[in-house]
Amino acid sequence: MKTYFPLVAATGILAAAAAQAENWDMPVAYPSDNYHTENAVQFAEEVKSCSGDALEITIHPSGSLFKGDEIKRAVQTGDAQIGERLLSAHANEDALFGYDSVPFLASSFEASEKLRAAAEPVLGELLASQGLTLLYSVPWPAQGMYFNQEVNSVADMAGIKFRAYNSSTARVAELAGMVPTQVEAAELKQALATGVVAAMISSGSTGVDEKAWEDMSNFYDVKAWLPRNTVFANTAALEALPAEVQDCVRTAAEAAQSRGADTAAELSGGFLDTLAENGMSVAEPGEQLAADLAGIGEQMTNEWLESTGEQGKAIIDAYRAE
Ligand code: PCA
Repeated sequence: MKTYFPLVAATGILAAAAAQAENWDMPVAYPSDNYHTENAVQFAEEVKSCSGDALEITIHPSGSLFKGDEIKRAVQTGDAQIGERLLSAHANEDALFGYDSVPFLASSFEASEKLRAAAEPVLGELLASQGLTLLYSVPWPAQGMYFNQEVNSVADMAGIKFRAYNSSTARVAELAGMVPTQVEAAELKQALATGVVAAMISSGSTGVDEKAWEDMSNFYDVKAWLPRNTVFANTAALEALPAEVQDCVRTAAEAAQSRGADTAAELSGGFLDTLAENGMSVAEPGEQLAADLAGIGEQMTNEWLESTGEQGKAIIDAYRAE
């Protein structure tokens, strides 16, 4: 058949072109319909387009490729080329990673952006020392407290099993006389359903993702902090790309950072409405609870400054000077 050879030849050319395109895996810990993940998908689309199809990034949601607590290491070792992680969960490695989870330091989207900018040089350097390149970060809405009962003071929390996602959440629990257990978002629903944990600090976003109303009754909008998901690449993998592709990644990252922050701010009120529509009590903390938490916050701020020394102080000074 005359057409046989041309077809084989054409297939061969396509295969060669595909072999030249670089494929990166991007593990993320949160579900595909969460705005962080949707933002990452759009970032990947922009990279594909500005690189002229030279770099294709595949997003793996919900800890499906690497679990949340494995993502950073996977990118460091090159098992994944890029990843998204709640870096504050690595504050046990270096307390500076917890810069975004210092209680009541920055509790609005505007303040969170200032703090991000103030921390960027130190954070970028810290990641670089680990073979990682900081690309962008996006805030979660302000963190509130979820309980399956009314809570009017820290005394009311005694003994409650509390889900932690980083060392700040664990420390709040300890100082409030609760019992913290570290649980990744992908395992959170099951941990709540089986009673492994009964309360948590998180945003309305995660509350909606997890249908928090099925397990808990009360949300207190304490606005403790706005933690960030940070996207970083394996530096060697990034630097192996042609210069124009690296530029395209950085440009798309910058766009993802501001788009993600805008989306978070737009969605945050609606998340709390959804909690209330599904029967949760959504309230400001009462006077006693607010005062108790302010005390815990002050102690934790001092602890963070002690453990981060000059660098932590430099971040807070730069943030306050903005
Ligand atoms: N959601 C993430 C981190 C902060 C947030 O709002 C979580 O609960 O895992």
